[in-house]
Amino acid sequence: MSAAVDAYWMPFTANRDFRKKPRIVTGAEGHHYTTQDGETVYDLFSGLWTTGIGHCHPKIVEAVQQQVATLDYAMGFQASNNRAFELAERVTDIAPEGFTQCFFTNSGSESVDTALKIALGYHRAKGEGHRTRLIGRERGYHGVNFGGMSVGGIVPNRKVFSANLIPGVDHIRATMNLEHTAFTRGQPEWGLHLADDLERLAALHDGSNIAAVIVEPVAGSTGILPPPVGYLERLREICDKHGILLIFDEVITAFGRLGKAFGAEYFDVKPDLITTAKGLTNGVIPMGAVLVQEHIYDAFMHGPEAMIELFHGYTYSGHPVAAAAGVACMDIYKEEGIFEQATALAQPFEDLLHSFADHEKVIDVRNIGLMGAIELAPRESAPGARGLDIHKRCFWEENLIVRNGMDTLQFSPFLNSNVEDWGHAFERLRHVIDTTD
Ligand code: PXG
Repeated sequence: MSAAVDAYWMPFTANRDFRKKPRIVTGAEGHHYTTQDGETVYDLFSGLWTTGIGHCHPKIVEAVQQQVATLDYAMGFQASNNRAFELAERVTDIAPEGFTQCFFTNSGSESVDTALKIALGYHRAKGEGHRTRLIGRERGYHGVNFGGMSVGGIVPNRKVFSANLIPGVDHIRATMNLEHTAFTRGQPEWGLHLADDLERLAALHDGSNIAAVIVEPVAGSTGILPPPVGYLERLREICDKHGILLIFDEVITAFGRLGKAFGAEYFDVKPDLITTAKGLTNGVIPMGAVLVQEHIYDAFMHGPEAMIELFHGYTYSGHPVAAAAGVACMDIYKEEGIFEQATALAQPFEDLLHSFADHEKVIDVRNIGLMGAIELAPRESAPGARGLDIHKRCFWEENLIVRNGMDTLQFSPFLNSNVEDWGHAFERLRHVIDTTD
């Protein structure tokens, strides 16, 4: 039975096009979805970067079922629930040294806006209220709330809201240039100099006016841009020199996507704040978290003890059912060696992706960890059309989820994928690319 599709205004979707022939999922298990037509679909995107462990893991299902029947909600301000504390401890346990504090949100967008507010509050608490400027990066994606949209650099997301973006924001340049970086496996050698954009902005505004810089360690949504060799280290150096906080937006890169708990660990560069969501609960219940270094938390802990230190939080911060899902995830990550599995899969994944490098329609292949992209040449005067056609044909004809951002096909496979499944999936994808204009 197909449901009516007229009442739901879908996010980031071509709604009119979708309604002509809806693609509706009704079930999931492991690495597959079931559609409303009863088809089984293999997913090369792990949900939306969310579901690295796979769907309906019995341990997460049980944890959620038990929690919802035990404590379904508890007020989160001036009191809280046992699960939130448990998850905060579990997450900080696997975070880089010094990250002792965890602030819960409900999404990546909320994590980003929370981190920006913590950065501003930190400087003010230290008597440096003049540090108000925020720096993002072109092509960066930091969610869709006003803070994240403003530091973000995805043009269509900003265009309509241009006049209302928050003031005092600058951007450093993105790190991709096909002339220099095309078909790189892992981190490109080219592009380190682009980190010096931050030095230029510090010179322009005076570094003492800048509060924070936020970057994704690997830019995800814009089409997977691994950082140039030495680039993140250089950003860290410049931040240290000027007293600027460095925020890593790890909504995608945390929890195993690069084979480590955090991108900060993978790249061995320590930011001051880390934003997360997605893999925190395997996408099962919406939840995000901002991880905060102790010295930042400590800066807030002054003044009368009975006074709220940070006037910020959400009704559902630390929601017990979400937190229970998160705790189950942390168990699974460890017990099933999920990050180690992801590490072992990175090479076969790279090889499969780069087997498309000599295809006539392909202009770039890039990858790091279990993040990868195949960029196709756009059709003349129809940018994005080829990518969308391939996405749809994969879904309808090959029972395969391949996400496209314009003409870039993006891959975020399960962290515990089966290489044979990939072999079949990429064969089918090749057929679709071959036979799509
Ligand atoms: N920061 C980063 C780095 C993200 O990737 C967000 C913030 C926002 O998270 P929420 O939970 O508010 O959506 C994201 C989300 C894609 C895709 O296809 C990427 C995201 C979301 C949906 C699709 O690349 N990233």
